[in-house]
Formats: sequence, C-alpha cells, structure tokens
Amino acid sequence: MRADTDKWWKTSVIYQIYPRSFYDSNGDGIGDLQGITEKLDYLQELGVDAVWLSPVYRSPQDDNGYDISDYQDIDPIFGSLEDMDRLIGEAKKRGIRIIMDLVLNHTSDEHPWFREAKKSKDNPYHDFYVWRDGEEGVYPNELKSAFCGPAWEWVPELGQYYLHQFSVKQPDLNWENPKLRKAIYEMINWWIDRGVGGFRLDVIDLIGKETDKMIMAEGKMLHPYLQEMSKETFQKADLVTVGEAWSATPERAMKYSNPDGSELSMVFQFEHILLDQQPGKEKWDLMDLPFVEFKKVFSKWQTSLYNKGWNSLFLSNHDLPRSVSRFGDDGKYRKESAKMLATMIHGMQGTPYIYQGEELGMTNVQFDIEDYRDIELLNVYKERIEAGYTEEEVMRSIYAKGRDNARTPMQWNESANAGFTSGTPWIRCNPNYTMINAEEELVDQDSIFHYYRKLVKLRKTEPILTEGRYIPILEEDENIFAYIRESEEEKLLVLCNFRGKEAVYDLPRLWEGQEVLISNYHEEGAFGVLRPYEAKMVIIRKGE
Ligand code: TEU
Ligand code: CA
Repeated sequence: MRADTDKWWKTSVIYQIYPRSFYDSNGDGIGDLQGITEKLDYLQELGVDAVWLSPVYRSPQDDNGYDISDYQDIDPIFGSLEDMDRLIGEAKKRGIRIIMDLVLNHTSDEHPWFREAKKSKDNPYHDFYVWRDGEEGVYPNELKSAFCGPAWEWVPELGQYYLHQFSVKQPDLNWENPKLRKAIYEMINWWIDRGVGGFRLDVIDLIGKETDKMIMAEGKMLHPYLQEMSKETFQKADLVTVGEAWSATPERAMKYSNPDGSELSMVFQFEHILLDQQPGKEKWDLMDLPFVEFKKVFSKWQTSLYNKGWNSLFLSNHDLPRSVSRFGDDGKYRKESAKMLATMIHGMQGTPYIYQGEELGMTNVQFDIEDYRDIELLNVYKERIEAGYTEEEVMRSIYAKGRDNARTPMQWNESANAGFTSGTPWIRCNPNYTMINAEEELVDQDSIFHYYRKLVKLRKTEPILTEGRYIPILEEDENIFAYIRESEEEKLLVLCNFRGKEAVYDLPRLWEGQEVLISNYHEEGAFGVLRPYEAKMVIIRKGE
C-alpha cells in the first residue's frame, strides 16, 4: 500500500448529521439517536464511511448542544447512552463509523465544573475557567463574543469576570491548567473505549488562547496542547480527527495535519467560506463571490498540502447556508448546479464531507423572524435593528447566511413535516419538501442523491481521486472551475460550469472523446463548450 493511502479516512467520505434535525423517532419534534439508527440503511445506500454527529451530550441546549453540561452522558432529548451504544453497533454492522463532536474550548455554565468554579476563588475548579478581577462595567479588555456583545460576564459574588467567546452560557475553559487537560483526556479515552471512530473538534484553534494579549486563535501553546492531547488519546486508536480552525492557513494546517500523526488527521479551514463577505466585516455584510479568487483559494490548499498534510473538503455544514443556494442556483438549475458543486468538491484531494440534505439539494429558507431558533441569528437581528439597519437589510443577510438555513428538518418524504416527525418540529420545515425529498430521490435514478452515491463510489474505485496531484487550469476563467489530477498511471480532468449559461473553454484536443467517469448531463456535448452548470470528470488511463 502506498504511504498516502494507509489511512482509512483518506479514501473515505464523511456524512454530517445535525441530530435534532435528522429524524425524530418518538414524535416530540426533535431528532434523536434512535432516529439516526433507523436511517442507517439510507446512509449505507449513499455509501458513506463515517458519520459525524453534532453534539448529543447532556446540555441545556442554549447553542443546540455546543454548550455541554456533561461530556459523559447523552441529553435525554436525544436518548441515552444505551441508544448511543446501539447506534455505534448498528452503524458498525454497515461499515459506518461514528464520529463525536468534541467541544473543548468551553462548557455550559451548567456543567458541574463551572458550578464549582463559581463558588469561590479557591475552589479547585475555579481555575478550570478564565477569570479576571475587575469592577462591574469595566471590562478586562475589548474581546467580543462571536454571538454579539462583550466576551466577559460579571460575577458579583466573586468580583470577577469570566471569559465566554460564545454565549454567556458557554464559559471558556482554561487550557493552561494541567488538571483540566487531564480531565479532558480521560473523557476522550472513555469515548474511545466506547467504540467511536473519531472526533470533530469544535473551534480547536482557540484552546491556546493568550487572553491578555487578545490572541485567541493560534496562541503559542495551541500546537503543544494538540500534541499532548493526541499522544494521550487519539494515537491509541485508529481514529479520524478533524479540527475546526477558522484561522487556519496552509502553513498552520501542515502542523495540524502533519502526516506523522502528531496532532490531527485534518482541519476544516474556511478561507473559501469567507470570500462572499465584505473584507474586514462580518458574514452578514454580503458581497458577490469573487469567483477567480474562490478557485485560487482551493488551488492553494490543494497544492500546498500535497504530501505535507491532508485537506477536508466541504461547502456546507450546520453553521453555513445551503451550498446550492449559496454557490449554485436553487431555482431553475437546482439539480444541475447541486451536482456540479458536488463534482467540484469530490474531484479534489482530501476527505469530502456531505452535510445532511446536501445530497438531496436542500435549499435555504426565508422565515419570519419568529420562526427562527438560532441564538446567533436572533442576537444579530436584535443588534442590527438596534444599530439602525432596516428590517429588509437585516432579513436579507439572515436569508443568505443565517445558520437555521442548514437546520430545518431533513426532508424524508412529502407527508406532513417532511416525514421528519409525527409531532410538531422544533423548527419549521422548508416548505419545498413536497418537491425535494429523499423518498423521491431514491426512486429517481437521475436524482442528486444517486449522483452523490456515484461520487462516493468513485472515491473507492479510482485511486487517482485519493492520490493524484492537483494541477489548476483555466485559472483566470470567470465561469469555469477546472483542474487536472495526475498520477503515474492516470490523468483526470474535472470541468465545472458555475453559470446558468453556456461557457466555452480552450483545452488540448487530447481530452476529446475520452472516458467520462461522471457527468450531470446525459448526452455528451460538443468539445470546448459546457452547458449551463454542466460538470464532468474525464479520465485518461495512460497504460491503455
Ligand atoms: O462554530 C465556530 C464559530 O466560530 C461559529 O460561531 C461560527 O463562526 C458561526 O456560526 C459563523 O458565523 C462552532 C460550532 O460549529 C457552532 O455551531 C457553535 O455555535 C460554536 O462553535 C460554539 O461552540
Ligand atoms: Ca425525538
């Protein structure tokens, strides 16, 4: 076996589930573990190797589970530890590994550690969190919470502030404390012993924070902590680990995903995700996607990490809008453009991630403000209305970027509530479920679902997708995303038209008439022209 393919996750495709929106087995309106177990055959048909679950631990659900009050228990809304064991076991039977979401930068303020920490300055758990002395109303520094407002909360009994980079109910942990680190590693090992296949590590770039210097991401102790954690936990088993790192650059990613296995398998980087917002502003400050730049970002990551690290490949997750609405066309060319985006991502080197419903071409929603649930979205609405933005402007940003776009229930069939629940869903369904749903797509061989199924399979059958070197082409083209993958034996061409009109290209004739691995159009078109949102992979097998 080649060095490159010695890890199972290098030929894998990972599916992300947002449990509360996936499938509700008991009619309380919230998706649960038993619901996931019931849908494992669907995931097996899609062909994915692993499933990443957004957090299902015990939690007051202030940030839908990213505020954990007990790392070693399942929240009753999702089920029990027995349900978790059953899910792991049933998934294993189908060749699917379960990946847990580790939130290690903060806990819930209802975690016993924090309850203790708040009792007094000399409580043994006090130093598990980040505190600063001060006086009420005078913040220790200017740090802001990602969910609006200052990142400091006053605790009058102690005369101290605690740090929270997210909601007030998510106090930041203090990784400088070796006792905290040890407690975390013990918890991780407990999950490894339970048989999980790996971990996604929430905002992991923040754990080395140097609070007084206002350095939050990539603090100087970040990589030492990761190496310590990896040695104490992950390296004991054959796991996949993926860190969420908004601050990652290719140079930093080479450390995180060092092939020597000293830190993680890979990181999620967000450079391509940050392009359609005004420079230096927030994601709500919309801007058209600079397409040429978008391609260059991907090409940079593909070429810099070749043999030096490993990429994760994704266009959407539970924090992001639906990819077909954001980068494609969720109207007339929904099917074509969803398949095109999938082709672009699944042709690259790295581990592709499919976010639930992406394989159906699920789209963004436009709700009235009362129908939204996300803490970030509701906070920004309030903050921007108070700051004088018009209702229309704020709603336009929310429609484009709000996290609830990704969190509406999975669309299983055309029956009430998309077949997601027999009760009242915790958040409204996207009304288009009567047209876009799994049941229909499973029957229709030409569906987006079946196209994803083929792409997942290609990663297993075509080694060039795992190993081939990436070579960007047509780099300045304003319409077409194109690249070549090259290995000793083969050459693969990936062509994607990002526009709802024909696009022409100039490439050597040697590509004409070659084997088409996959395409989103049935009939082959003329060489040199791509039809609206046309995408294809063409392969030349050199030995032949
Ligand atoms: O997200 C990290 C994060 O920085 C988010 O605030 C993200 O930037 C935002 O959604 C985009 O505006 C992770 C989780 O994925 C997210 O769901 C959690 O809310 C957050 O951490 C806190 O745990
Ligand atoms: Ca339920």
